[in-house]
Amino acid sequence: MTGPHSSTHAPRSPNRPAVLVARAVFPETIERLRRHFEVEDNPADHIFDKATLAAHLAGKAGAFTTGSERIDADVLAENPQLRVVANMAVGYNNIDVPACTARGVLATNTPDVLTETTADFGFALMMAAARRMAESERFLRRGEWTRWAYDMFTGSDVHGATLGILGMGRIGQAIARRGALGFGMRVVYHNRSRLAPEVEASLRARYLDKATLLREADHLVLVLPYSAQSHHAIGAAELALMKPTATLTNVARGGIVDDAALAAALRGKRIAAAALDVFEGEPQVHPDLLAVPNVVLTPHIASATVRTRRAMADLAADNLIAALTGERPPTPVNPEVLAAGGVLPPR
Ligand code: 8YV
Repeated sequence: MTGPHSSTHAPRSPNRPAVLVARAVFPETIERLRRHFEVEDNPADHIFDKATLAAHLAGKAGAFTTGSERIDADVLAENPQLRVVANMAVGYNNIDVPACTARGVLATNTPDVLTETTADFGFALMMAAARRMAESERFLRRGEWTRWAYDMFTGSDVHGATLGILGMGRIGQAIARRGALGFGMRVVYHNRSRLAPEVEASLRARYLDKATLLREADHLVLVLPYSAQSHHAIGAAELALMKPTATLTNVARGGIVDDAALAAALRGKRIAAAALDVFEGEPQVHPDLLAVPNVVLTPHIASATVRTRRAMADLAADNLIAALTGERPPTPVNPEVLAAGGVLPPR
C-alpha cells in the first residue's frame, strides 16, 4: 500500500532529527532513514532492557521499534523529546498508546502488508495440527518409523470441517477466505463487532457468541489483538467447551492463551492438538508445552517472508519519515495526536 518515498538528495543539516532504530533491520532501511535523520542503529541486534532502551532514546525524536521494545509511560517520561514511535508490526501491545497520546507522541503500526502472509502461515499451522505433521515428522526423525499402520498418525480433516475464528479483523478474514473458498469449510466466528452482512456473505461466515464458537469449531484459530480484555481469552474453562477432536491455533499474541492450561488440555487429550506461533513470555516457552507431543511450536514467524518483512520495514520507515517531515503518516495508531497538531517539530 505504500512504498519508499524518500529522496536520495534530502538535504543534510546539523538539525536533522535523531532517531533510534532499536533492532537490526534491512541495511536498505537504515540507508533510507539516514537520508533524513541522524540514525543510531543496532546492527549487533542487542535486546534493550527498559533502562537501556530509555537511555538509547535520549535526544531522539523518533523510534523505529519492533514487538520486543516496550514503550511505556516511564520510557516516555524519560524522553519528553520523543515525537514518534514507528512499530514494525501490526500489533502494538508493546506500546502504551494512551500514554503516547497523552504526551502527543504519535504511534504507528504496519497493517495490511502482512495480512495474506500471516493468514498463509495461520492456515498452514492449523493444517499441521489437524494432520499431525510436526508430531509425525519428529517420530520419523527419531527412527521410529518401521512399518505402515492403518491408524498411524490419523488426524482430522480440514476440508469440509468447521473453521472457527476468534477475532475477525483483516487476518481473520483472510484465513476465513482460505477456509471457505479453498477448502470448503464452514466458517463461524466471534468478534467484538459483527461484520457487515455483505462481508459475512462474501466469506460465507456465520457470527456466533464465543461459547457456541468454542463448542462448534473443529479447528479454532485465534487472530485477535492482545489487551487486558483478551488476556487468557482461552483458558481451562474455554478449552473445556471445545470438542475433544478439535485443534487450536494461535497466530495472534502470547497471553491470549493460558499456556499452562493449554498444555494440561493437550496432555489430557481434552483437545486433539494445537499449533502456536506466539507464547506467554516469549522467547521462553512453557516447559509443559515442550513436553507434550500434540503441539506444533514455531518461533513467532507468521509474517516472516522476505517480501513481507521488507514491506513491514518500508511501511514503518514511511511512517517515521512522514511524521517527522510534516507529512501525514500512512498508518497512525493514534491519529488524534495528528488532529491535535501535537506530533510535528517546528520546521
Ligand atoms: C512481527 C507481529 O514479526 O506484526 C505483528 O504484530 O507479531 C509480527 O509480524 C513482530 O511483532 C515483530 O515486530
